[in-house]
Amino acid sequence: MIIFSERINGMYRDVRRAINEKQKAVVQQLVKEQVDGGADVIDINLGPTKGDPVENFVWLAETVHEVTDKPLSLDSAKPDVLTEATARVKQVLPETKLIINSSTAVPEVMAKLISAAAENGAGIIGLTMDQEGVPGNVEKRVECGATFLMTAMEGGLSPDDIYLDPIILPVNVAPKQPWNVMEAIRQLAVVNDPPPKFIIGLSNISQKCLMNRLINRTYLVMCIAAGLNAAIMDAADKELVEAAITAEVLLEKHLYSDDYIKAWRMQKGLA
Ligand code: THG
Repeated sequence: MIIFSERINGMYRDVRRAINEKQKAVVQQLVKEQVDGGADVIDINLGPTKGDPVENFVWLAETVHEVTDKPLSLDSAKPDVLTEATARVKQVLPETKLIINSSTAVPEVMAKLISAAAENGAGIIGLTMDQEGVPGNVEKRVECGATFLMTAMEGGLSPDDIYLDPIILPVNVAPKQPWNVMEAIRQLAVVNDPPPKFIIGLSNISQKCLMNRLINRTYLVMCIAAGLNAAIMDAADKELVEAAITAEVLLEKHLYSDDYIKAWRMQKGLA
């Protein structure tokens, strides 16, 4: 499981204020907690912050990099911001692996962001949606995913650098989508060889729901069984991380041992 930390997101009030007021220590403390919990990649999203987004991305990337050399995923819905921020961050942190989060399967957007990824040795997340928005069914998700994968391969990216995101929505407003997302992952995983990676923004599913941690944890396990191998999630949620490790042990992605959680943490240099 490749764990992308969801926590450095301006949607969270503490992070929003930290970005607006350039408080490094607040961000760095959160990053440490995420890395200690098992985060492999730090997703950075400005949310509704003030100021120039590209400058804010550079500041945030440098701030995070001062406490970890993990890869950074630059998270924005604005392709122009992503293109510029990717080039600028690569310039100031040339050794840091970047992941562009995200592109859609809209041709102009894909063309721009896939070349930005290729030019900067970056990975890229492709959302399975086009100009018509997030599909309500499995078929359209699979079609958008296949289009994105083919375009990214033609653009020179290796399957290892390509993540498909079938887009999970809140279960309280889109109750059919949890199953559709799992089925899209399952279908995209069997038809593509070599397969790309599959990722979701896990906490979307439980936004404004009661028992959101339980919903996140249960759904992550279900998606891992369908073939999910990465998630944007709260790496500091111990029960969530442990559920993911357990699911992977039961699918024989890790060797079983009586102390498999400890073994997993040791392998990551965390214990
Ligand atoms: N796919 C991709 N990237 C993404 C998403 C996705 N990036 C953003 C988002 N979705 C994933 N990150 C989050 C971060 C937080 C929450 C949801 C998704 C969240 N937060 C709580 C809330 O809003 O209720 C708590 C907020 C708070 O405490 O202030 O749900 O799908 N590629």
